[in-house]
Parts: sequence; C-alpha cells; structure tokens
Amino acid sequence: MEKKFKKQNTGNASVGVETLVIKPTRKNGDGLDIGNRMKEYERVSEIILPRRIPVIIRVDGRAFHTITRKRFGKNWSLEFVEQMVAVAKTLVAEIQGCSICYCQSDEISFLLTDYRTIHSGGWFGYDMRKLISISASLAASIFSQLYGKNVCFDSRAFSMPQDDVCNYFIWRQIDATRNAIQMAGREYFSHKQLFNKSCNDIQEMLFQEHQINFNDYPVIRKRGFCVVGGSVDYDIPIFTKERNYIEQHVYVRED
Ligand SMILES: Nc1nc2c(ncn2[C@@H]2O[C@H](COP(=O)(O)OP(=O)(O)O)[C@@H](O)[C@H]2O)c(=O)[nH]1
Ligand SMILES: [Mg+2]
Repeated sequence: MEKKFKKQNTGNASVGVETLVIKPTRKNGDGLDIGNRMKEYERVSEIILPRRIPVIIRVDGRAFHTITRKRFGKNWSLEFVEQMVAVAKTLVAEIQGCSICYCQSDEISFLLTDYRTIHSGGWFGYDMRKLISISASLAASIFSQLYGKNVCFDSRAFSMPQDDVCNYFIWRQIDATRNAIQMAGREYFSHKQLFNKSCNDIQEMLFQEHQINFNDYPVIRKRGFCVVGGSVDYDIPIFTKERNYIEQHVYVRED
C-alpha cells in the first residue's frame, strides 16, 4: 500500500515531501523528474578533456615517504621499484591509447593519445572523473596487493599540446635525477651535512668522501624506467638527448 505523507510547509518552495520520496517521477517546478534532476547535479561537475590532444595521467603514491621507509628502509630499493613496475605494466595494459609510461620514485606518468586514426577514441571518452578515479584505484589496488596493506595513490589528468609532451617528460626526468642524488646523499650523510647543499655539491661530497661516482649507478636508479609497448625498459635514455624516444609516441597520426 502506498504511504501517504502530509505536504510540509516549505515556505516559498512548494515542494512536498511526497514529491521527493513517494512519487519520484512526478514533475516539480523545474520541470525535471527526480532522476534527471539528480543527473543534472552530476553533470555540472563533469569535465571532459578535449579530444585529439595528448592527455597525461600522473598517479603518485600518497605519503609514500612514510610507507617506503617502514618496509623498504630509507635507501633506494629494487623491491620497491619492482612493485612500481607491476603497477605501471598493469595500467599501461588497461589504459586505452597508452603506449608509453614513465615511472620515477613513487609516481608514474602515462601518455594517452586518441588521434592515431580518425576512428580512434579516448579512454572513457576522456571523462576526467573516470580517468583519475580508475587510474588511482587500479594503481592502489595492485600496489596494496603486493605490499600487503592498503595504500592510496592520487591521480591527475590534463591535456597538453603535442609540442610540449616531450618537455613534460624531461621535466619529470630532471625531478627523478634530483630525487636520486638526494636519496644517495641521505644514504651517506646526515640531514645537517646535507643542509643547503645543491645536487652538484652532493655528488662532489659522495665522490670526495666515499669515492662514489653517482654516474656509475644503474640507469633505473638514476632516472627510473619506462613501459613501452608492453615491455619494461630499464635502460632509458636522457630525454633531452633523445627526444624521439618520447616523440614517436606523440606524433602517431596514421591517416
Ligand atoms: N626507501 C625508498 N623510498 C623511496 C624510493 N623511491 C621513492 N621513495 C619514497 O617515496 C617518496 C616520494 O616522494 P613524494 O611523492 O614527494 O612524497 P609523499 O608525499 O610522501 O608520497 C620519497 O620521498 C621517498 O621517501 C625507493 O627506491 N626507496
Ligand atoms: Mg607521493
């Protein structure tokens, strides 16, 4: 039996409780039934990235400073990197239009294109909410399984002109090298000794006091890695010197 609700006095807005609860399809003042009215609220917060322009998604581990220290210690860790490899490989396989990603430290940048042919489409129609929520949740789920505890990733997605895509990856690679030098420095020197020291200073200190030449470290430690066409590249170039390593994945028009 249908319940009967008394209309409530809502002042000027003559919306009765039964309009909201009992008969959801009945039209009210704005001419929309409840379903469409709710969808309208969702729609005003919707962001669709423009088509036929490269998209970057970057996921980044939340509070990984603490998380990595507990499990992997404070130094560079191959075990940690292997977990990031698993995350990167899974996401590249999942993300439509992604043929390269670059991972350094606890972050991974994915390049998406949707203009290989006139018929190509963007991942989830480039609906921003889907791009960021699915990439972050998938990354967190893979890492958490391997780690044995729940971790979070944040994610951002944005469009970028073709001409600047390589520069974006160069920017992240410069950050990688800076992170790697600082991490190497922290392995041998105290916080006090490293205070106000530039990356060049730290390299010099490592060499003078510990005979460590940062350049001799493996590439994966100095610069991170890429997943290209489904395979992991542990020996990536310096992007400023080999722009085509990135650009061959940007200028991909086939028609
Ligand atoms: N032990 C260890 N920690 C790492 C390694 N790579 C990245 N990290 C940690 O991940 C953090 C990433 O930095 P950031 O995203 O700015 O910090 P967050 O806000 O704590 O996630 C670094 O500060 C490191 O503590 C690694 O190879 N070994
Ligand atoms: Mg982080």
